[in-house]
Amino acid sequence: MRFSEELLDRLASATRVAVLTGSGVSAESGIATFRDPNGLWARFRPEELARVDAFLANPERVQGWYTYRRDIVHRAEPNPAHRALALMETLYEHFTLVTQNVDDLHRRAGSGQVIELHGNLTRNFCITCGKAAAPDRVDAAPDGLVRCDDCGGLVRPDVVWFGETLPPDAVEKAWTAASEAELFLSIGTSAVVYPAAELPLVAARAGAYVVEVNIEPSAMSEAADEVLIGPAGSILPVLVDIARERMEDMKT
Ligand code: BV8
Ligand code: ZN
Repeated sequence: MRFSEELLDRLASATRVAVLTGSGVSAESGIATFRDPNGLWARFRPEELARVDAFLANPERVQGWYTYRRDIVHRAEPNPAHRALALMETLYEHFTLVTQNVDDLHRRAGSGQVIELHGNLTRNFCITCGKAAAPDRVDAAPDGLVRCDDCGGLVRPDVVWFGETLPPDAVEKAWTAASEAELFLSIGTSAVVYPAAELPLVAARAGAYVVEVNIEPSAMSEAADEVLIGPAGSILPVLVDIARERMEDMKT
């Protein structure tokens, strides 16, 4: 795969790097993405499940869907893409990893600071009193309906559903990092979900060199300075190796 001189230079000399990941970065861990034909949404439409009204209308079905997804996530392992990003964090003075994923795999791969725009399905809480639900409780409900052991309220995953606002502190950190980045990587996202899909545009407008890594073009490819077509699990380790080599060369 050929990389531009601009990318090679920025990999070696950038001090501020920001990354946005989507479900494509977890595809090689065996976790289906959202919009590919056999993706998570293929059998269900997002509006049916990832919405507050869908949850209130049929809490058992939505809780069951997240139990199913947590089981997949618990059995999955971080892949070379996650591990390359954990390594990348150690190479730059200011490195910010922003993810739309709720699968906890960046943290499990060793990334120190992960900004979770859409929450994390391994965390759950009671919608009535807000009490966090113990992880082992949420997947072992006898009658299928998981209720808070304090007040009996319904338990939901700590993820951002459609129509819900993103966590303000995560948004603040992500938008700041994108607007200050010299190099911005958009990895494994179709860039159709807003406001997360805004981030590469924020970076481009602020003068970052924007690089997309995806197995096919996405809605943000136009805004990218460079589009690297291929699996994140193959491309990211190469980018990290190049960065380290060129940083070494610059020292000698
Ligand atoms: C909000 C958590 C409003 C839950 C998720 C403006 C314009 C249009 C619509 C809107 C807008 N503003 C708001 C909306 C509505 C909505 C929205 O964007 N809808 C879309 C569908 C049109 N947005 C919202 O509702 C957001 N909330 O804005 O609130 C508001 C404002 C003020 C006050 C009150 C309210 C909330 C959005 C968050 C929804 N939650 N997830 C859960 O997961 O259960 S979204 C879900 O989609 C996931 O988080 C996922 O990460 C995200 C994005 O999908 P991708 O990650 O990109 O996955 P996808 O399958 O699409 O693509 C995978 C990509 O990987 C592909 O490109 C593929 O080619 C690539 N790939 C595959 N394999 C690989 C690979 N790449 C590299 N390597 C590989 N091996
Ligand atoms: Zn409660």
